[in-house]
Amino acid sequence: MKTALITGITGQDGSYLAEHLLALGYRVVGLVRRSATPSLERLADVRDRIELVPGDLLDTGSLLRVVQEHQPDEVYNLAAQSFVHASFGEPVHTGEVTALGVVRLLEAIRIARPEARFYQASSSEMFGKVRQSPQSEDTPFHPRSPYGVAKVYGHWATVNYRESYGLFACSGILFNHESPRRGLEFVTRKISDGVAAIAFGERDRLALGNLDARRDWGFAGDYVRAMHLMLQQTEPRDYVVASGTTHSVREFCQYAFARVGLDWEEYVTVDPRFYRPAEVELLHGDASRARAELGWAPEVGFEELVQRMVDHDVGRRLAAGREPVRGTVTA
Ligand code: F7E
Repeated sequence: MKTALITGITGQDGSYLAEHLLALGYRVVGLVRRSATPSLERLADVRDRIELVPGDLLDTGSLLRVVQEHQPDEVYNLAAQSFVHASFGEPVHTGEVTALGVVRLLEAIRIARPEARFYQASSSEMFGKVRQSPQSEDTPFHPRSPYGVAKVYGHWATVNYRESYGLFACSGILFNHESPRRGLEFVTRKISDGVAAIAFGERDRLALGNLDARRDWGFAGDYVRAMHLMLQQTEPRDYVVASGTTHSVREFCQYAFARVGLDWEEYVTVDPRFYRPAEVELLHGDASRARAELGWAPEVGFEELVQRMVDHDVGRRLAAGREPVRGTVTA
């Protein structure tokens, strides 16, 4: 039985990856930061089948101890300060966790378990002000936020440990990936939950920022499969993981409101508070390498993704006994 160590296990990707690896017969160990109120909701279905151990990407000793004690075969580094907007307000903290945290973990592996295979969650935010479209593994980086800058550092640290010490270290350059488990601060979930809140009369407006931004949105459950496949290859390499389609925030709104029979233009307002000091206007990924070498392909398309997210947020309210007051939701 293989052992996988996952940082960021309480997040969207961590929970989907834990489920996927358990189904494949892995022993799953998750690193969790100490907190008075740990948020384990996403792990509800697997909590009794995984081991949670305390540790922090800010604390090298804790990482070394965990790697030494559990001797993982595979390590997935999914932990980060991952909200781009917040990284402008907390650039140093973002760098400590999202950039230097990668090196702390790589050092722990190099010292205590150099044969472990390592996955780094790199991001399409590294492409930022894109130099070419669509973006592939060969596209130069031009990050546009402290988060993007930190991810570039983590990406090159991963490449560097592979080249310097021969670690089996891979970096997955994942484009935006969403699900009903997405945090409410990210635009897709903010919209799906906002649509449901409006349909149930909890509010009348949804305030958003830049509606013209375009993203390559996929389903997180599809993307964690690619993470695992990268670590099963004979040679470590970096891979773009993307749907290959791009849509604007405005289009996401159109589809999401249409799901409950409402016209988005009657409810969405633009609030400059949600603008970013520098924006990534367009992301569009080319996952040809992942398709050819990993045999990976996404199963959930854009429209189905939007529907699943809206249905989830509507479903939560119906399950709580609330009554819809607008649109076509039927109890
Ligand atoms: O923004 C625009 C916003 O916060 C998407 C993270 O997982 O994916 C994610 O980063 C777009 C941006 O995600 C609002 O300006 C408009 O252009 O959902 P987001 P993100 O910044 O693309 C990458 C791949 C990661 O690696 C990150 O960790 O939507 N937008 N109005 C808005 N965004 C938010 N959050 N809220 C708004 O009201």
